[in-house]
Amino acid sequence: LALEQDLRRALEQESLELHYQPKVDLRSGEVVGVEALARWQHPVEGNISPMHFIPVAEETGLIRPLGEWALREACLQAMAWQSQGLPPLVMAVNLSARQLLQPGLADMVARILTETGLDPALLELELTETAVMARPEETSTLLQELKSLGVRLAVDDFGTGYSSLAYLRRYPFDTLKIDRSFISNITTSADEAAIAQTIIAMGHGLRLQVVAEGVETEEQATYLRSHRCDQLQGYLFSRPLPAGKMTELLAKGS
Ligand code: G
Ligand code: G
Ligand code: MN
Ligand code: NA
Repeated sequence: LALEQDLRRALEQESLELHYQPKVDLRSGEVVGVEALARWQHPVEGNISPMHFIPVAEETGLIRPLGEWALREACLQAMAWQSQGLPPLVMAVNLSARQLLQPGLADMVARILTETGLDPALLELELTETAVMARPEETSTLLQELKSLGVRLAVDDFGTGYSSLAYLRRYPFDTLKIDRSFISNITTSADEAAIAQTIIAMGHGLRLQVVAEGVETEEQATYLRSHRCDQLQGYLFSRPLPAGKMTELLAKGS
């Protein structure tokens, strides 16, 4: 696989980058967190989406070094913003399905927290509902291990997978992220609105913080605010930005 060699080289040469997308508190309007999203500018192909290269990394074992790089880079950036005097943010990092099966994942997370000095309470790990449900028992043990480090745990892309309410209650999640496919039509479809509203209520019933993904319009934000959703993430507020641009955005708000 040609892409595999190129990805390996990109990792070695540290030519992958993280971009950061703000999460905004719906009541205060303040940025309270960011999600780190990997970006790859391929020398020939140009921008390659993580939707393409994450699966390649998963198939080739490169997900281990890539995942470690992303976590370290994100924690270092969070520390850099703190040392610039910016208000503390929760830094969210995605974990892929394959990463959840890696032996020693929790040790790796612990090591990077120690190395970088980031307060574990300021790190949130995002796991998709599908990845969690693929191996409910093993994941349960892993989530307990991760939780005991003091990090936050989020269910990503909620609503797209096959899930039961029972598992949400059983696992030590802090945050539920409503998949953007449920957000796009909340202001035009009564059914979609009902689903979003129900997910928010259910999340709160389970004492989870609820984040809406893919918020693109003021109308969606107003709807979500009126139904007590906690945070929004989406193009309405900002696209994912390179570190420098994100720093400017944060400095403006503080
Ligand atoms: O940013 P974008 O919408 O292009 O991301 C596409 C997908 O790639 C999303 O599902 C996102 O969670 C995933 N992704 C982005 N960065 C990372 C990363 O650093 N690690 C993992 N495992 N997935 C990522
Ligand atoms: O799967 P995950 O939720 O981790 O991926 C987040 C993805 O959603 C990123 O690729 C990001 O670029 C994309 N994204 C973020 N905000 C919006 C938005 O408002 N609209 C759309 N269509 N995509 C978004
Ligand atoms: Mn995510
Ligand atoms: Na998502």
